[in-house]
Amino acid sequence: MTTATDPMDSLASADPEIARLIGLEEGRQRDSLEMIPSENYASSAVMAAVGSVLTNKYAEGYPGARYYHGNEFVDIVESLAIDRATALFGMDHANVQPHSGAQANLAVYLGVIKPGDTVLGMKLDAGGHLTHGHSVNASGKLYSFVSYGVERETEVIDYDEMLAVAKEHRPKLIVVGATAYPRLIDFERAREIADEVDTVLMADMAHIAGLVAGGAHPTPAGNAQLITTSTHKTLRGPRGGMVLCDSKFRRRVDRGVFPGHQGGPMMHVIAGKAVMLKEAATSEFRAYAGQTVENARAVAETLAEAGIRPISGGTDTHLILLDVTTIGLDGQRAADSLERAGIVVNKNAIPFDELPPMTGGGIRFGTPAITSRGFGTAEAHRTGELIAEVLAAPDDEAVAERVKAEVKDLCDAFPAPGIPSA
Ligand code: DSN
Repeated sequence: MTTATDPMDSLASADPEIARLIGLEEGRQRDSLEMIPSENYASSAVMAAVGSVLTNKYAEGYPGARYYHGNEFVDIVESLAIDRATALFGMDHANVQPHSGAQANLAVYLGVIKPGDTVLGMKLDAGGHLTHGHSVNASGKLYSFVSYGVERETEVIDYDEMLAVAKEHRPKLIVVGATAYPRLIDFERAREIADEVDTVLMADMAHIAGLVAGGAHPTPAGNAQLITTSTHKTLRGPRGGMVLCDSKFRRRVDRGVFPGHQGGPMMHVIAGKAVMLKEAATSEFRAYAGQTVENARAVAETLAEAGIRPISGGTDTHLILLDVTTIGLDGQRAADSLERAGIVVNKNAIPFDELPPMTGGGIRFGTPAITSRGFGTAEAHRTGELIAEVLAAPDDEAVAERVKAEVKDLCDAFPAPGIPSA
């Protein structure tokens, strides 16, 4: 075993093949506009915590109540993460152990409702998530999901439909939150609906958690009794998940995570979450969250002016869903052409899509990562112009080359945080 002090030097000597691939990925992240709206650049501090010796520790259980010994330091780490999460989001309790947002959602289902219970969630093709009841996911297999969508005209959440379906099916839980929805979610309205049918409201804020933390999106706290999130999207932490809840649900949520379906917590990742939660409580992060939304608006407006339709007409968040069918493309072709030009987005279904999900009528992208680079409104506007140029000539190699060169210049001028320069 090597004793080299630089972790990347140790890796390069122990496993040059993996070290080389990590180096290549570093270069890809450094030199592309990462616009998948669920991706971001974790800080060096977050990555240092995740790459620490805490990966060696088994700590099944919770602080002060573990199944293994030797937890004197990791107990403090986890307690700090919990305290920071409850303070940041204004909730009574936090469970910081879920390995991802999907696990956070499953923990709530396992802890709070019973297999076979009815749950109301958002349709996947309207912007919902696999874990909100899709038939291929455990949520759809274990529970009886019914759904609401968006209005055909406005493409905003149809709260009247939410209420009507809730009244008809009397769900044990209502889930709000989305992965491909660009507008504000009205948590107050959702809580009124939940109260009207005497049920509980869960908000999956995975996409918008950083905006909520930074005051750029209304918080679900105070309306949702249960809140789930991933920690690596707009929150800019390590890959992982969390559940926040009212004290009434504390025990059920904790049991839904462990022993409900997870084993030992990843203490190194929990340390990274603690670091992220400290960063997210700063005034710098608040400014970041606000600028992320400003930048998304600038990109969406630029594309709309170029004649490419953002779903719902624009965005209030970090995310844009673009209907590319009106310019004769599908999502796959549009995303492929942008990737050739150094702009990374994902194909996505759009509401009432007529194309299959593997192609999709749209692309989904956003501004969390480019804003972490320091992009302001002017750079966001230029990014929108570059996207429009590529989509107007998706097979034109010369356009792709020219845009890629400008992307590289932008990336050099606004270095990605946490990534060493070339
Ligand atoms: N895969 C995530 C996203 O991209 O939105 C959701 O889990």
